[in-house]
Amino acid sequence: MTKFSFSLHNTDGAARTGVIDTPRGQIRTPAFMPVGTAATVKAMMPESVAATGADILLGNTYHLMLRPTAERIDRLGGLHRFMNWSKPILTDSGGFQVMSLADLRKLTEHGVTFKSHIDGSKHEITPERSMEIQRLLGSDIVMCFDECPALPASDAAVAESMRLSMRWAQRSRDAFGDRPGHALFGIMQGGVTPELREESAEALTRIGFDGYAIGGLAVGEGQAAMFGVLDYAPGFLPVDKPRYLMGVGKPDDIVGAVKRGVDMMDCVLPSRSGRTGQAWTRRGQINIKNARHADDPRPLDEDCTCPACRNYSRAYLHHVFRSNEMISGMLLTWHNLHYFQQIMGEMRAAIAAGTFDAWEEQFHAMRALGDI
Ligand code: PRF
Ligand code: ZN
Repeated sequence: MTKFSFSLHNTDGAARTGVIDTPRGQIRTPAFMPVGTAATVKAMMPESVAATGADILLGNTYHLMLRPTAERIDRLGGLHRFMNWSKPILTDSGGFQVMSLADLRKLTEHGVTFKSHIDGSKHEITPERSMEIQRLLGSDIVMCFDECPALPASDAAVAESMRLSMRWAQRSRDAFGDRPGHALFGIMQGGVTPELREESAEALTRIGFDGYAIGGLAVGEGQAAMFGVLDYAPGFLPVDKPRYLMGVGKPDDIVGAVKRGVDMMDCVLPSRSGRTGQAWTRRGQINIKNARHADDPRPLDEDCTCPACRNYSRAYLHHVFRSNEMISGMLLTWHNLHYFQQIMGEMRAAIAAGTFDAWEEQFHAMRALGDI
């Protein structure tokens, strides 16, 4: 059986390209992971998600434990079979979603108790329970159970939270055990304070993980502060393991993160904004509900090879959005996911060719032109 492994192929400045090998297939890095929270990438068939170029999806412990429950998914053969996605799946561990979605949350050393945002029922997640849920789901890349403080927060509060997350990282590691072919990633915390980021990275590397996430960013600090952390934080992590920036981001955030040494990212943006009429293209954002598109026979992007751009006009996309037709979310999501994967593929090629800086300049120049 293929074990989980990462091989670094090329570097260009701090940017890296490589491949993660898993028993369910290869993940080309830098990788963008579409979000399939409730066992579906909303508005997309799994084969269509694969056709956009995605090698791996993200799933969520929090949502799936509440509905339909991890035990039910396990009885039905695991998450891959349940949702008809045979490539790798990474699952987030639940704490971050509890803090943003659940009611009546109570955090202790043991874990977090909360009430479901769906039916008010009471639940608890501990590091041990999070590892059990992610095992029942059949996740290929399991995330440690952590706590992510909202920023801005005092240094003392960020330090205390980070140290709790590091104790939970050790408990996650112990509970995960030895599972060949499955990976466990640690999650660095520490806000925007270099000393805390370094302390967190040291605690995680001492425990030892198959990959390392950078958590606690894109939580209100702004792009400049996030890039400030990414200027040094990846350097605290082992070079020979994948680095995953959680919950990021817009295309320019992704490009800036890759430039600074990030290998994996996930974000709801391409799928969520597709359902609200937002398209992302090389020339920036387009709001398809805008009246200027009503008579426009051109595609969203003349050079895009996705089905939405090859087969439909802006006028049609405008019409179906205004008419609340389901195909609107389907086509815009497909286009957005295709565009995000296109950027990732271009960055991988540029890093391999040693031309990342020139590629980045071109990326920003195209966006500066704006939509026409
Ligand atoms: N921790 C976990 N999931 C996350 C985050 C985190 O810090 C973030 C922060 N951007 C997004 N998702 N477990
Ligand atoms: Zn397109």
